[in-house]
Amino acid sequence: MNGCTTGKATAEAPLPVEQAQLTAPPLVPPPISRKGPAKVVVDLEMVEQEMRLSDGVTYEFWTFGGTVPGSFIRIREGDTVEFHLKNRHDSHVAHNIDLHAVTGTGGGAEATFTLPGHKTQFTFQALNPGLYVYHCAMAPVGMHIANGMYGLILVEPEEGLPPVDREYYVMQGDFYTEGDHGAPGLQPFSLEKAVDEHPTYVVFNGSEGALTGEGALTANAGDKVRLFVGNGGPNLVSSFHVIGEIFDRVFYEGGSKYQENVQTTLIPAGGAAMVEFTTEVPGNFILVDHSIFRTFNKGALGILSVDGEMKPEIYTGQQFSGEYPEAEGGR
Ligand SMILES: [Cu+2]
Repeated sequence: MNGCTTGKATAEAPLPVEQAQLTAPPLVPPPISRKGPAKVVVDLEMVEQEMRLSDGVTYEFWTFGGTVPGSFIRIREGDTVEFHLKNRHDSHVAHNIDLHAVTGTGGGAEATFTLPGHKTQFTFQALNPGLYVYHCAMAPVGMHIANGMYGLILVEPEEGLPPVDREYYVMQGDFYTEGDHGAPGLQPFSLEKAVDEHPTYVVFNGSEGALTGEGALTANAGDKVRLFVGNGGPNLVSSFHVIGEIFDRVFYEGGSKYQENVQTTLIPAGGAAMVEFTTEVPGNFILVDHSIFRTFNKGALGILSVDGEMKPEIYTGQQFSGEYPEAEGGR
């Protein structure tokens, strides 16, 4: 490390250097307008802190950037990424990072063993476009992930992604607490429940209700919306669905190909998907894991609130409710 601020694509042409703009969920950094590769510097700090898991319930989360999921990272295919990882001084344990976007040993994990109060650095070239999960891979790996150590890194294809009106960052995770769902106070991690794959909470964006009320996602009728959806696990596979919408396109598994006209898409633990749809009509559209007890009993529920004029030719709302004469029959 010599503190040099120019990268090198070839001997003749140094890459432009830029600092990655990171965002906290549900926000996503703006699309990349560059037409060529750059050296992108990513600074990410790992923070252990008590935060809300549900109403009256807190948890000692381990995080990338102070949020669950961690900061969203957006780069371009062909970029050279100089990754700086810090572990805050008040952390209790060492952490590292395995980015699924990395081609190299451990996805960076081996290069980033980082003690509290220390920082590490490595560099990788983003060879493959796609939407990738990153996570901590320190032993016990399952526990670090269960505590919230995951996030998404988007590697835009060279030609970029088609423009949309709204982009949001949503990531599912399952949590394992000593107390039952709703048991108040600071809840310790339950290794036994995690090993048995019996989550106490299944949530979007790190807490029950993170994407409801003030936290609801918003759009206007007619907007084209792209959701970057990840699943940190550590255990569950998500059957991701938005009630009252149909995904026009799903870039399944976060890859380069898309399926059209999808109702529910599977998002593996340690995987992701990009889903796109147009919000034709106003209303509250509910994001769920369609393994539906997780939604109504464990917390996996978010809201996309769409404003705009009703379009009765697409959806009328209720047109009638009342008794019908028994004599009318049914067929
Ligand atoms: Cu960790």
